Amino acid sequence: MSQVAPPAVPTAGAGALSLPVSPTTALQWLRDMHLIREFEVRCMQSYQEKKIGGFCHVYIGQEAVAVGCVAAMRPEDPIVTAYRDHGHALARGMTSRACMAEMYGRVDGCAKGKGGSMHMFDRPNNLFGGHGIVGAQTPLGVGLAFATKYEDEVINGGKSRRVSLSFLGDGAVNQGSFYEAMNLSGLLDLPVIFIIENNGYSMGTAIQRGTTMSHDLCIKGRAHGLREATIDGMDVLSVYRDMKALVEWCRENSRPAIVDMKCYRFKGHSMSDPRKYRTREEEAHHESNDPIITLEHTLTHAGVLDEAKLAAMLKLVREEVREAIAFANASEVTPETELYKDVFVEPWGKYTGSSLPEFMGGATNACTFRATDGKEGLV
Ligand SMILES: Cc1ncc(C[n+]2csc(CCOP(=O)(O)OP(=O)(O)O)c2C)c(N)n1
Ligand SMILES: [Mg+2]
Repeated sequence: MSQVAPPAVPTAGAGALSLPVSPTTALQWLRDMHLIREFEVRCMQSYQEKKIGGFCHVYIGQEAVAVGCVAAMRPEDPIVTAYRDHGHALARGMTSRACMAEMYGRVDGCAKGKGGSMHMFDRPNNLFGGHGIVGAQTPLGVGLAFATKYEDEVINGGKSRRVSLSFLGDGAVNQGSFYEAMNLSGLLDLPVIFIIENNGYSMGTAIQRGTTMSHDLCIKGRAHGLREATIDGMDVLSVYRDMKALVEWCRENSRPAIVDMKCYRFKGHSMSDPRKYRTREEEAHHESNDPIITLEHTLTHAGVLDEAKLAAMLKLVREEVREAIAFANASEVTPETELYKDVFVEPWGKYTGSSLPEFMGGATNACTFRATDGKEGLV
């Protein structure tokens, strides 16, 4: 375990004009961000048409975070996130079809329609959910980092080579599990990065009303010796550049980090949120800093994007999402017989209705107990 916290990663200002990647890659990021935006807009419509049930939290405004972070990682690096997860799934490579079918509760969804909006899961692309309990995914991120490190170092006898990303909202920083997760990651030298998608709100509570030191969330990781970075989450080029440096540092040193990713959600918390807790002026102010428009300006300025190219890109994106909706509509509604499949692993045999697993004779519905007087009996 390292005893001294490493220095913070220097963070460059937003809006850098030089492209840190090839024009093709930057255009791909623009396309990915447009895809997420279009997907979310159509999800909102489908929700109003009652095609989508349950909870639904859209990612509009935060697209640069998922796209920039995923671009900074390797495909084999695991990701785990909270319930606002459609953007992460699409950025990670899940097809629009599988994602939309999941939203619609259909058998062709990524989780056979059993998870829905909050539980996007994609094993081949190393996306480990989509989790609805606020903060619950942060220990899972630590577990993923432990597992990859153990596999790389102990089982394969090499160097730890994968970095795990654990996304969380600013509302989740006050969960106890987050502190346990950070402590363990520091103690065990685990290569995990906690990315706080700091959109300023936890449902209807503004961050400064519910969180201490809300101007600098990295401070939450300082006690655990985490490396830290504050990043402009409204600029995909900044996200990529700063995350790339951080991810590679964590990979090289097998150490954890924390990121205060400053961003804003343009829509309500979920589909039923009248947004009375903030002003329309505040929203307009942030919407004028739209990450998609910012990238479009940068690419136009750099001479790699023009109106015709953008129109062609948007046409393809709209077609893709329209086709995904048609696919979801045509897919079978997940039948009731699927309800209990793939839900629990049953290493000890099927649940017998007793307090003992099957291999211990669970069906007898009896177990021994030790009474306070030391005698054993049966219940
Ligand atoms: C343990 C727990 N407590 C409360 C809730 C209810 N809840 C759902 S979302 C949410 C707000 C979380 O806000 P944040 O972490 O900032 O994420 P954001 O919605 O901004 O992406 C709350 C309190 C929950 N799902 N789990
Ligand atoms: Mg939030």
